[in-house]
Amino acid sequence: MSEREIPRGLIQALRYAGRITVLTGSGISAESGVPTFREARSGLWARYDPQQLATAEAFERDPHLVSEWYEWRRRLVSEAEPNPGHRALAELEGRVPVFTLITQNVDGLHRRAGSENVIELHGNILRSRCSWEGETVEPEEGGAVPPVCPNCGAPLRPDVVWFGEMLPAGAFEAASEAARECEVFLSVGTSSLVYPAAALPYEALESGATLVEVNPSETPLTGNADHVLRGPAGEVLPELLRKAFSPTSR
Ligand code: BJW
Repeated sequence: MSEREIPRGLIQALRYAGRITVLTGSGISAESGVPTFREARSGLWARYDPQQLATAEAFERDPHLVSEWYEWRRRLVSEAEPNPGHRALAELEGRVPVFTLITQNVDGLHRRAGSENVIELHGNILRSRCSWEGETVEPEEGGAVPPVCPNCGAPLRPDVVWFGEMLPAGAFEAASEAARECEVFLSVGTSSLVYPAAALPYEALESGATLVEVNPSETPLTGNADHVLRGPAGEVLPELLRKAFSPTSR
């Protein structure tokens, strides 16, 4: 792996920051074998648009189809392991006085990597909840698709936030506060297209934070970032950590 150029100013900003906030998207889990949201359409799913499937309307219209899609993605998530990008962020948490990890991901891999102060904006795909009562419940193994609520018989849905739905109570407010109060904000592996999460880097910028984007591709955020690190998160983040915190790099 070739070393990429990481600006000295960024290394210093990370090393001496009292507060760092990170926003992640599905790109950070790509190297764990979990397809990014917009790419979760291989094989049987190639002819469906993820943006159309991740809605309450699609679930009402065809609960079987939407549940099968989530079942396929759950299987990929269950088989996945955190990668060096997830682990670098868990390590960063231990090096910074105040660290907040905001994730749009529903795969739970950050916590499995050891991150503790995690705000999950879009829920968790491994949990299910009753589509009528909203309670989180444990589905029966190998039952109907979609499984039904053991309490009221309604179809169970994944405990995630679909387009047009509100984020979990308090989650966006906590994320917004962490964005406004940090000195360095990293946006990692997200297309920066989905709101309100996509507004967070701009809140950080307005409050004077240094904004860093880590992504192999350009996004609508790129032109606003102080530093753009092009490449996969599983390579860029460990390198960033090594350069900012290893004793020999001082
Ligand atoms: C790598 C890599 C590697 C590859 N390393 N990187 C303006 C303001 C507010 C709201 C709106 C607005 N305009 C429109 C809205 C509504 C809507 C919205 O944003 N729509 C957009 C399409 C425009 N937002 C909502 O509906 C939200 N709710 C809301 O606003 O409530 C208030 C309200 C209610 C009613 C009416 C109106 C307003 C809810 C959004 C919920 C999003 N939920 C999903 C699905 C979760 C469950 C599931 O996974 O199935 O969350 S959608 C999907 O997008 C998922 C993701 O978390 C999220 C972000 O996607 P992400 O992670 O960025 O993935 P990709 O695939 O897009 O990008 C991957 C990136 O990784 C790429 O850039 C690659 O280059 C990169 N990459 N490999 C690093 N190795």
